[in-house]
Amino acid sequence: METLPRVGLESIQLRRLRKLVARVYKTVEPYRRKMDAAGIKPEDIQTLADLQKLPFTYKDDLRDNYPFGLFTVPMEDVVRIHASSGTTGKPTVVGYTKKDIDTWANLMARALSCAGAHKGDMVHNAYGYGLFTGGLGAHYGAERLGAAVIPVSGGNTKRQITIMQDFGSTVLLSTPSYALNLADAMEAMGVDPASLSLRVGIFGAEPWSESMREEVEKKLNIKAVDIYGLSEVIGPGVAMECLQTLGGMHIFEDHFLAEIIDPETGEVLPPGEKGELVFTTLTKEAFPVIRYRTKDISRLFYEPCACGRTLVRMEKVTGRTDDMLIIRGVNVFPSQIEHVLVGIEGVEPHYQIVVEREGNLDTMQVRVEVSEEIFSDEIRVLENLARKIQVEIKDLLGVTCSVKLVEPKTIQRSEGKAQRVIDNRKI
Ligand code: DLL
Repeated sequence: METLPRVGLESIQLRRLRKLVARVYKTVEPYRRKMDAAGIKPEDIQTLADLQKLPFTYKDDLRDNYPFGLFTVPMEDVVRIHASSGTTGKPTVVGYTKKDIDTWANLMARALSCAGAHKGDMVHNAYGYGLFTGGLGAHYGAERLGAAVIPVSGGNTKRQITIMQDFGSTVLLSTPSYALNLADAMEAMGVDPASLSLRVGIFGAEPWSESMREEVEKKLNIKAVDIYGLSEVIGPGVAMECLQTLGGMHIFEDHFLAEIIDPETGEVLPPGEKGELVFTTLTKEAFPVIRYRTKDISRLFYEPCACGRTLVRMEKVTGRTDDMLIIRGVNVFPSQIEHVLVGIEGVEPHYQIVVEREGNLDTMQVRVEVSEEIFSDEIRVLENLARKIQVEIKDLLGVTCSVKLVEPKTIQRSEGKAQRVIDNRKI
């Protein structure tokens, strides 16, 4: 499936798409209502391009049909439930049949294998177990691959490091921010990462920049590979970077159809253009989605990859349509600020962006940790550093911000996804 000529792949996709649309139309009232309103019948899907005729599905559709209203099978056929926490409102709930769990395990095994993991590996799974899809999703994939999985979940960081030492963990699975947290804890415990057996880290569930990749690779003495996924589509294992090129994530297109659209107009954009990712699941039974708006911003490119896979690649997610801050009219993504910070000596990649509104004016403060040596240095050194960060952010974004350098370990560490932005504006 991963190296099929594209014509072959596309004919499989079309067959699966037509079957899916017919099934969803028949079994899920909210989908049928939307399609009727748009004047589309399942028979209208004759080519892959006809996908564009179908209405989008939004997170709000999931919320409106909370918890199980968009499931396409009777509840007795559902064997697993997950949910994404979200920051506002009700969580979104997703379900899996036995076959869905099997599909997912295969996909995650394929993803792990893209990163060079194999039978014989000791997979240290620090993604959270529970309603979050990271822990169990990766767990089943590692087992399917034939590797040994250590289900440590997030937290208890010191114990994680002892386990790495004693069990000989070779593959680390975690959020990139937690990987940094682990690196700091190793340093504090006097553990040299080079003395561990870790070879590769598979990091995802939150955005992380190329500069963060370098930082994590250096600090943990491993290769760092990006994995993408979201609960509504299946969980981790929607797309994965290959170790050969580390140049974008291959989307497992035999199961997921990807589009990039203009988030404002909904129009499909040509390959290579930046926009919002939209996914249609082709094989899921319990909870398929049609044209699901992810709000993630990326780009698709079809150029052949040195690894031999013919699957389309998506660029690292650079932000979300909803975490884009508009500061005095300028669009700002946390990833751009991270890029600046990671490039500056003496600054740790632990940061938070605090946005306030004073009168009619937005203000942005970047709080960033500095290393122990710098923090105990003269005030002038600190002032110069703060100014340097301010200037570089201004150069890149055109926005003036204030910079507050804080003591090491004072910004709250994440055990899962990091909270980068605190927006105190009441808009
Ligand atoms: O985060 C699934 C996952 C678990 C992916 C473990 C990778 C590893 P949700 O909690 O539903 O699912 O959150 C999905 O997280 O829409 C993106 O905004 C973000 N996200 C996931 N992977 C990446 C990534 C899991 N590699 C949301 N880069 C998505 C950037 C990511 N953002």
